[in-house]
Amino acid sequence: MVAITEAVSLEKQGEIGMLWIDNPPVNALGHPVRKGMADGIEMAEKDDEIRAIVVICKGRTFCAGADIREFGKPPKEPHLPDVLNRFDQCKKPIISAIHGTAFGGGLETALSSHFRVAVPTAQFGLPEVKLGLLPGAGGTQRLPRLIGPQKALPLVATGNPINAEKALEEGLVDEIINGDLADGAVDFAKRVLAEKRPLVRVRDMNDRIDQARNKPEIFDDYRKQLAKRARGFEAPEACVKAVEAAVEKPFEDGLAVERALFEKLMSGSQSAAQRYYFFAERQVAKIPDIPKDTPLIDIKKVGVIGAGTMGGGITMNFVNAGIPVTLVEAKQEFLDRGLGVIRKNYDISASRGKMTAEEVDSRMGLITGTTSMEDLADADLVIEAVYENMNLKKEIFAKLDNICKDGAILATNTSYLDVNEIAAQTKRPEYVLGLHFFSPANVMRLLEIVRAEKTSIPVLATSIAIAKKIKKIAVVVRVCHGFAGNRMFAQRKREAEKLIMEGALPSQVDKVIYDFGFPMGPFALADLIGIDLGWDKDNSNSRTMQEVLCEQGRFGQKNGRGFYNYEEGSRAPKPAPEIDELIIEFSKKKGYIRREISDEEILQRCIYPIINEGAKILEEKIAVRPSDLDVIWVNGYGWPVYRGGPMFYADLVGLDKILEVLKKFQAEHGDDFRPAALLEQLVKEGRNFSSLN
Ligand code: 3H9
Repeated sequence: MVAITEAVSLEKQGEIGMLWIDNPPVNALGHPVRKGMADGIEMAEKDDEIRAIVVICKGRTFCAGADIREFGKPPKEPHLPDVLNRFDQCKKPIISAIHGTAFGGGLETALSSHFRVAVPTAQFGLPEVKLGLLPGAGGTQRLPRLIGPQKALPLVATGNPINAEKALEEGLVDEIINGDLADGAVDFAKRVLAEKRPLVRVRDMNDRIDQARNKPEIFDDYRKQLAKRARGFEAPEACVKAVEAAVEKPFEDGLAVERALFEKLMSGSQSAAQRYYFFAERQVAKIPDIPKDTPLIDIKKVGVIGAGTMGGGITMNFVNAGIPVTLVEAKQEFLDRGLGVIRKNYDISASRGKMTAEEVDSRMGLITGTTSMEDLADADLVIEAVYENMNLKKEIFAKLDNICKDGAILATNTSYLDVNEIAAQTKRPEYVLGLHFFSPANVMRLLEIVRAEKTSIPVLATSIAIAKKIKKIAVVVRVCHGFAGNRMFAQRKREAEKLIMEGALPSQVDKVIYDFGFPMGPFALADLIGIDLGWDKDNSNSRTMQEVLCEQGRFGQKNGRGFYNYEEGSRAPKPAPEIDELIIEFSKKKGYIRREISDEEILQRCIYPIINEGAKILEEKIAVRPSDLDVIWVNGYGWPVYRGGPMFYADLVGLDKILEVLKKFQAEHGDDFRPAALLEQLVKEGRNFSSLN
């Protein structure tokens, strides 16, 4: 074995040269790997004993792509496209032997090899689009040549991977190796030599692209398919353009198109935001005072209290991960209704082909419904998901303290209430914390783990681990009213409500927020959630727009009338001129002199206070770091990932500008806009939020 660089070595197995890549954790194609690959191929080609080369990786995966940490820094030769051209030109057969994930530049390496073999569990993907990029080392040109543009388009433009079986079916791999990959790859290489198979250079394969030439409908149709999910993103369209170039242009010209598009995306703010976000999501589980080796509590059985929308969704998360749940309701009829909703949700998934009828039954079989809290005696984790009432929650926790075994974790799903006060009802506050799921809990990825004053480190570490198991992105925050997410969200809600009093209309506010990239604006969202949420019917007296609307029976989507009107069976908001008139009339009655409000003001009024509140949350140490707040907003509130999150966006706008605008708003509208001390301090020191990550 000869070490070529610290990450690549060449081992001779008779006439086969094994080019081993060893760059933990994911064999990213950083400089030592690229240099090692280029020099290794050179060395193997010159070595008369070597007749074929196997490219293979140590550790958990084949190369998972370029090293994202190198992006934005001065590029260091050799560049990946040049290394891969070298692969193409090699006169000896190169076989990529794939396990784990051949992603991005990793798949491009495989595509530049002459043959590809893989283990059955391997995954193949070009996830660059998820980083706001496109494959920049020939992937957009080679993949359509190998599997045809129609099949290449979704891989390139959505970034979703395919498994080995599909890859074999589509001609992306030549053979599946059952058993040891290295042995299988050597055996394959020997057969290539024995059968004198010609080298297959993907760059020269033109049949599939010739068939697609002069058929613009292939791309038109795909663009239509992509339109909704790609709204606001620049990279997906660039991906389609690059594949189009593969069909229309000779290989080298297509590569030039790919390069130009790649460089444009790489220097833009969307990719910067998405790359930042990639690391933000991986940073979130790292809490400074929670050591990696903290002993975890074994969670074999979960209890959920409350079979309403939240409790049902929470239950589904655990049974989806194979963990049995005891679901408690106060009355049998509520329990039956809750279980019925869960089954209906699974049946819908089954009808869409996402699971089999047997899987529905086995998941339902993991749920034990009961009306007795005593049945939670053997649960390792209990999550209370009853409605937001402090007295009720206190009562439940006092009871749980008597029922649950020692060492069981007791969690509340409250969205606002003081978890310390709830924990104080028990003799084991170190086992109590908040697990704040977002609605619908079986769909939304965000989980706020609310760390109370006395919550122990093992309880927190266990909660982070269990969140991963149920496929949630967990962000640890501390106790305050609304925790991090809802506390920031309340700012936008308040400003949106003020803006329609001052002169804007719901449709104008919603359009600004939608165009910024949120899935919907605050008023369409209010209609979706239900305007009557939190409405006190008995004391309603037309004091707020909420009261006015609810008094008129306008509850939102649920009854087809809210800030907008809805046609039967449709969720699409239709204008409601009667509401616009009502708002104008109501605001005048309240003494507002309505004025024209610009879109820019709407955006700043709705977004800057979110950022400012984020700064206050950081100042109070409610959240660990700014990027955690961004993870909360992208996963829980529909913040467009191509804008990174509110704190990243603030850096992009410039903290000095944000501060200046907040001060102006403070002078005009009062202390809702009082700048956070942290924001003032960062501006004074010429720093940004990223410096705190
Ligand atoms: C590209 O290839 C461009 C080319 O087309 C053109 C070039 C010219 N770089 O996710 P995990 C780190 S763009 C650097 O927790 P998992 C990650 O930060 C690239 N670091 O593990 C983490 O570090 P830490 C296209 C990377 O098992 C650790 O590895 N490729 C990279 O859940 C473990 O990661 C992609 O976009 C990287 N490329 O999932 C693939 N990848 O431990 C991105 C990971 O310090 N990666 N790290 O927190 C993934 O999708 C997942 O990491 C993977 C493993 C599925 C591979």
